[in-house]
Amino acid sequence: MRTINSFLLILLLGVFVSSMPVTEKRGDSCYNNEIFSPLVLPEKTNSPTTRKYTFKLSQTTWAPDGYSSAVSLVNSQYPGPILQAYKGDTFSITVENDLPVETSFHWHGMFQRGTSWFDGVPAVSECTIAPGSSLTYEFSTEGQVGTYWWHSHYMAQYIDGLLGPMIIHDSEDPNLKDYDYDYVPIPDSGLISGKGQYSDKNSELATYKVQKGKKYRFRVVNTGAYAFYTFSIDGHKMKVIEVEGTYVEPFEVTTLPLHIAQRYSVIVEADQDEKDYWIRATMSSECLPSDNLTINHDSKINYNVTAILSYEGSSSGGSPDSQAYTDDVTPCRNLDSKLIKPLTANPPKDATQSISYTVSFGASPEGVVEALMNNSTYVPDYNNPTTQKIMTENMEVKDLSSSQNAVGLNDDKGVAEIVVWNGTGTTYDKSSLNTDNPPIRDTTVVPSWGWSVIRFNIDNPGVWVFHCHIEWHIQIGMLAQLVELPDQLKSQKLPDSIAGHSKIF
Ligand SMILES: *[C@@H]1O[C@H](CO)[C@@H](O)[C@H](O)[C@H]1NC(C)=O
Ligand SMILES: *[C@@H]1O[C@H](CO)[C@@H](O)[C@H](O)[C@H]1NC(C)=O
Ligand SMILES: *[C@@H]1O[C@H](CO)[C@@H](O)[C@H](O)[C@H]1NC(C)=O
Ligand SMILES: *[C@@H]1O[C@H](CO)[C@@H](O)[C@H](O)[C@H]1NC(C)=O
Ligand SMILES: *[C@@H]1O[C@H](CO)[C@@H](O)[C@H](O)[C@H]1NC(C)=O
Ligand SMILES: [Cu+2]
Repeated sequence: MRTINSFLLILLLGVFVSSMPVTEKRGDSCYNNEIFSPLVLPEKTNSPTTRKYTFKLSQTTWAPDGYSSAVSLVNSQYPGPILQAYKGDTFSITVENDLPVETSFHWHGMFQRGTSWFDGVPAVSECTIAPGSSLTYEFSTEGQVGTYWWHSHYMAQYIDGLLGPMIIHDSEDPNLKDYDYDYVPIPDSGLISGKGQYSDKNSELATYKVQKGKKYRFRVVNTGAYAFYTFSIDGHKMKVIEVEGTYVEPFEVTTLPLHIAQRYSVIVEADQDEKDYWIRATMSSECLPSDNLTINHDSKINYNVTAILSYEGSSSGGSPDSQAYTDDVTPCRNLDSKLIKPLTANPPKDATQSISYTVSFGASPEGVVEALMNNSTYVPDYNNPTTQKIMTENMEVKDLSSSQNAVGLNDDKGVAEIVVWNGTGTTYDKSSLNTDNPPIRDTTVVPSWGWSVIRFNIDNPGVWVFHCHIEWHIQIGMLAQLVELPDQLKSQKLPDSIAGHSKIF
C-alpha cells in the first residue's frame, strides 16, 4: 500500500499545488476543439454497425489553466476523443499504449453484457496494457442510450488526462424535437472542457456559442477525481431530460449538483439578451477530501470555475457581467431524487439477496491510511485478475482471499440489494424507499453519516467493481467485487486477446 500511497501523493501535488512560477508557454495544441462545437453526429446506418476508434497515448507537459503539469493524453488531446455511436452499435476501440507505464480503460456505465473482460478494471476484469503494446476493446451498446464517459482505471491515472465523453445517440429519443444542437461540457479539476484559470487569470475560458431562439442540449459530465460541482448558467434555466442513460420526465432546475462521474443532459433555451453569460461549475470545498496530507490547503484553488455562454452577435467581448442564481443547493448531495422520474421504470420490488457494507477509514499496522468496506481494505492482485481466476482456474468466490472483498451473486433472475452505510446503522426504514419509479443511475452519493440502497437484477455474468469514485478513496482500497453468475461466466469464452494478455512486470 505504501507505494500506491506515495504515487497518489505525487499526482495530487501535480493537480493542486502551485509552488513554482509558470514558465511554460501555454500551448493550444492539446485542446480538443471537438468539445466546443455542437456534436457532429456519426453517420446513421440501416442496421447496427461497429464504431471504430484508435487511442494513441502520449505524455507531455501542458498548462491548460496556466499551471504547467505533466499530462497523459489520448490522441494528443484533452479531453480525449468523444466516442459516439447509435443505439445497438458496437464500439471497437484500439488502445496503443506508448506511455512508459501500463494502463487500462474503463467505459463508465456500459453494461458489457457478455464482454465483462473488456470492462477495463485491472486485477478484476483483465490485465493492464503494458507499455508498447495494444489492446482492442470491443463491446455492444445494446439496450443503452445517452451520456457516458471513459477513463483510465489504472491507479489514479485518469487525473492526468486519460478521459473523455462517450455518447450513444438514439433515433427514438423522445427529446429530439426539443433541441437544435447538442453540446458536451465536462467540469474537471478546476477546468471546464479542458480550459480554466488556475494561476493565470488571463487564461482562455471554454466558450459555448449559442444563437438566440435556438435550444441546446448540454450533456454535463463530472469527469473529476475529487470535486463535487454545482453547474449553472446565469440567466438560463435548465430542463433535465436524461440522467446517466435514462430518460426522465423533464423538469427544470437552475443549479445542477454533480458528484464525480455523474451525468445529466439538460436543454437550455437561448431566450435571453444577446450577451455573454457565465457558465459556472462551482466546487464545494466542504466536499473535497481535505486531508492535509493530500491537498495543499494553502494552494489557490479556483473554486469558482467558469466558462462562457456566448450569444452570436454578443458585444460582451468575453467578459460577462451576469449574476449567479442564488438558490441554495445542499453541497455533497445528489440532485433531489424525488425530482428524477424515469420515463419507463420497472424497478425490482424486493431483494432476493441483501449485501450491506459499512464504509470507513482506518490505518494498517504500519500506519498507512486505508479505506475499509466492512473493515476490509481491497488489495488488487494485478498478476491474476479475478475474471481469469474464475474463468480459467475454475476458482469459486469462497477461494478468493479476504482482501479481495468479493461477494457472489448466484441467483439468476434474483434481485441484489446493496446497502451502504456511512456509520454504524444496521436497519433502515424500508417504507422510505421509492420502489415505484426510483432514479436509475450508476453513480450515487452516500450522504454524511447516512445510507444508500441500490437494487439491480442479477442477470449480467461478470466480475464487477462496486467502489467509491473519489480517486483517493479507491486507491486506498474502498472497493468490493461482485462476482455475478459465475457459473454462466465460466461458460463464456474469454477472447484470445484477453486470455493471452498477461502481466509482464
Ligand atoms: C494535519 O492536520 C492535523 C489535524 O488537523 C494536524 O494535527 C497535523 O499536524 C496536520 N499535518 C500537517 C502535515 O500539516
Ligand atoms: C465564488 O463565488 C461565490 C458566489 O458567487 C462568492 O461568494 C465567492 O466569494 C467566490 N469565491 C471566489 C474565490 O471568488
Ligand atoms: C458487513 O457486515 C455486516 C455487519 O456485520 C454484515 O451483516 C454484512 O453481511 C457484511 N457484509 C458483507 C458483504 O460481508
Ligand atoms: C469493524 O470493526 C470494529 C472494531 O473491531 C467493530 O466494532 C465493528 O463491528 C466492525 N464492523 C463491521 C461492519 O464488521
Ligand atoms: C462519513 O461521513 C463523515 C461526515 O461527513 C465524513 O467525515 C466521512 O469521511 C464519511 N466516511 C466515508 C467513508 O466517506
Ligand atoms: Cu468511472
